[in-house]
Amino acid sequence: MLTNADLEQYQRDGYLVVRGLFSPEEVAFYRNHYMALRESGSYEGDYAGVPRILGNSAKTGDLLKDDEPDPLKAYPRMIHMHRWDEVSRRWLLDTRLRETLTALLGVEPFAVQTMLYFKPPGARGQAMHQDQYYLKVQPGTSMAAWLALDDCDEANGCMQMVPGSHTWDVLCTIKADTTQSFTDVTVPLPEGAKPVPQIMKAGDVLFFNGQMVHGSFPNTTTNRFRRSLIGHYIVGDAQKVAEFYHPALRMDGSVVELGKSEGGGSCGVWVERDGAPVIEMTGLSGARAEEHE
Ligand SMILES: O=C(O)CCC(=O)C(=O)O
Repeated sequence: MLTNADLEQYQRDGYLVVRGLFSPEEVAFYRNHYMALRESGSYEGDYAGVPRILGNSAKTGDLLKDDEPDPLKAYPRMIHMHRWDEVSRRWLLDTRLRETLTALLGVEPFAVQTMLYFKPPGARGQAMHQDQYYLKVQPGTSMAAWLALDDCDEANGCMQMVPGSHTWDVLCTIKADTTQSFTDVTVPLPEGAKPVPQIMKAGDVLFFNGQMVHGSFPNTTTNRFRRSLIGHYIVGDAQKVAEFYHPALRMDGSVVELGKSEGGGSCGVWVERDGAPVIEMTGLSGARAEEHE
């Protein structure tokens, strides 16, 4: 049950952590389940990230790749497990998530995606981004439910949120530092906007709006995973979403027919107006949903 203070915080910041929404026993079950799946095979959409580029060779100008073993190769992120794994499907449609999402959105959502990040010791994070850049929900936006399967802090690469960025338009992306991020695009932040680390216990769920700028830094520990189970939802009055997220499900599990948003679309760049940074929608986004990695 959310309080008025929870709802106010969500409206103000664009995100909310609900503590202990899943019990220690449930979280232990999910950890074991996904580790067993990971160890027993590979699945469509597994993704270990872009190569780590260190820069350009001073001699030849060629890109220099980091040849150190990458921990993500052994633990690639899994995607859309709910399409073939009943445990994931049940979690995505869980009553506690449905009730919280409905309270935050004001309307019951449609479910469109699951993802499992293993983030083993030494793994890169994911550069700051906005989910709506990929999902292209029309009208409205998306919402994520991010369940911590391990305790998360700055050392093992907890989530980082830029409070208030849910009011921003979709920004055009720039290149990310692939020594720190397993994806290669990010968004520029105006002066004064800073990511805030989200310290969470296993079982806590972070809910956040699709315009929200968020991401995570590398796991710098030598012995702690930072696993998370993520559901992506879209507002229940949306008419279109990018093709990659079809079929969308009602929260009772039935399929809802939605249109497919086109690739591309407009995106914004920061400009200064009257001494303050504002977003001007002058760019064209080339994002493909499959790049939401
Ligand atoms: O878990 C992470 O490190 C990043 C997850 C994320 O950015 C997302 O689900 O959109």
